[in-house]
Amino acid sequence: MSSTSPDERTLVLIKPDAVRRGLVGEILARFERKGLRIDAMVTRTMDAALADEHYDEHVDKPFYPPLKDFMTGGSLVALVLSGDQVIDVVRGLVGATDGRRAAAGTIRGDLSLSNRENLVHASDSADSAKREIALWFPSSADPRQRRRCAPRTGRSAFHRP
Ligand code: 3AN
Repeated sequence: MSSTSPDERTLVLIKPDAVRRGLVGEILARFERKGLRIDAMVTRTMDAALADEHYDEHVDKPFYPPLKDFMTGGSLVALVLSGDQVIDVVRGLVGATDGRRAAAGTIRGDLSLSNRENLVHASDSADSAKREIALWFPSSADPRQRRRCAPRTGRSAFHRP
């Protein structure tokens, strides 16, 4: 279970299938209507090295090669969301991994019929969020967390009010 800090942050990827299908606005609207804040956002592609780092725990799994092809095969939108218990709240809004089984009312349950092309990635714990935010938005992270994978395309701005 994640902490209850109102300043908790999470990393979300709006995946290439969502971008191709024109669902970025719909997905962002769900996060905004919930009351979450968008602290940073960038459109970019995921290269092979970033995919291997981001999916570190999955690289040896049989589903990883097609997942990597899919995730590196088009533009995606990376964002940092913040709010009270945002990690658990966003996982609830996103729904179960398999869109065919995800509950109606969730993003995947309403909009995905796939276990792979499931529209959204969201950090699953406080440790993952810290690691993933440092990977995707190195300028926003604690200097001790900074990694080598700075965005190579697009522009990003990290804003803390
Ligand atoms: P989640 O994104 O719901 O946290 P994870 O972390 O278990 O799911 O898996 C990471 C990603 O790997 C998923 N979003 C999905 O795209 C893909 N994936 C997971 N399990 C499978 C599977 N059995 N077959 C195909 N793709 C999978």
